[in-house]
Amino acid sequence: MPLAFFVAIALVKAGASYTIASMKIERIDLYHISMPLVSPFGTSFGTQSQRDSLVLALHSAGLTGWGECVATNDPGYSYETAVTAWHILSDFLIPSVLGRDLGEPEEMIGWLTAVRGHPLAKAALDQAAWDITSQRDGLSFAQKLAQPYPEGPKARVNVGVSIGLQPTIAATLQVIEEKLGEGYGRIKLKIKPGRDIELARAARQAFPGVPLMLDANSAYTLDDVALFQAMDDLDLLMLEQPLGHEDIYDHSRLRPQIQTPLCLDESITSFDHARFAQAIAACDIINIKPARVSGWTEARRIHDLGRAAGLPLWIGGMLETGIGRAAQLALASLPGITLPGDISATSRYYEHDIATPFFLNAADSTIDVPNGLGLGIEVDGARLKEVTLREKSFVKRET
Ligand code: OSB
Ligand code: MG
Repeated sequence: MPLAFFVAIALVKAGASYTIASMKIERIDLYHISMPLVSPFGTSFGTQSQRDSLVLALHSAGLTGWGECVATNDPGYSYETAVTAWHILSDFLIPSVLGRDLGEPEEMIGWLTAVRGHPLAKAALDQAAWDITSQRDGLSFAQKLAQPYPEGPKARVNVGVSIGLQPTIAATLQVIEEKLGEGYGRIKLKIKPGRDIELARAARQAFPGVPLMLDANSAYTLDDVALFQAMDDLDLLMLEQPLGHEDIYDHSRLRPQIQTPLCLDESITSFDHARFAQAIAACDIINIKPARVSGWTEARRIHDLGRAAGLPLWIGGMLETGIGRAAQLALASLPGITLPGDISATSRYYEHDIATPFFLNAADSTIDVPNGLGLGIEVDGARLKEVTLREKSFVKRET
């Protein structure tokens, strides 16, 4: 056999990019899905037990890139819902990208600027662009995302678990015990007015050495400073988003009055908001949720900013399916992500997911970052069909 033959086979096996010269976006399939959560998830803005979301499949050059839109049934965390995201994706975002030639994934978000806001809808297309170009280049999503960093992606990342509001303090302590037993090394508790300081005190008292943090999801104002000061001696890892979801300034006023490190979630909807927060010292830590900032391209810019500024960073979650979770793990593998993420095992969310399940490494509270091509997961087509409420395929209309 000629040597060239073996070289060609080796290149094909490595998924070398020379085989695909152009990636015209040929078709996008959009699915509105609905899956029961294994247990209801209660926050200061409401309780969820059936989780709606959207997933999409972007087809080009014989490859498929997957993206998840984490907008859900109600506009509690974000103004977007699965229904508004369906509208924005089908009527504006998807038509604006069909037929385009995708070179690098960073181009995608640039194509979507004619639509203001709607970061969760945009993030689904951004994710699919990263997935499909990683596959094309013979890389995992994490490898492609980590290309600018000489150290490359981490192979496994530290994770914790986010525990929703429970009916009683006793029930909360029981869930904490259960999650610690499963191997989670960091506990986050949701709080809301009237369900805060006693809960936090009881948790700290029952579990003295456990890394513990609180997430208020914007339920308080500066009138509550004394309440947050009363938490100073609880040795909390951080207090997440106590004040308004659009606020940055009031957080900068709260921060010097409390000992607990202050983390922003809802307020950081873009690189610019991260820059503003850093400029006025509004937080000690940033929770980067790729969907909240319109995707992985923007999330990585925030990663770079936080890293340069010495701000500890971690990756937040939105009760993703395996499709979104795989991409969260890739983001968490970047070198500036230093704190455990809200990225739990599949079994914490869904009994029967639409993609390959993720498991917790109980010995060190980590999850392995997928290392297959792209997202490195299999989507279970039969399960996807079962949980789909509606689906639509989009191809470019000839003019
Ligand atoms: O504020 O971090 C949040 C879930 C839905 C909406 C908002 C939040 C959350 C979580 C759960 O805390 C994170 C996860 O495990 O996916
Ligand atoms: Mg949060």
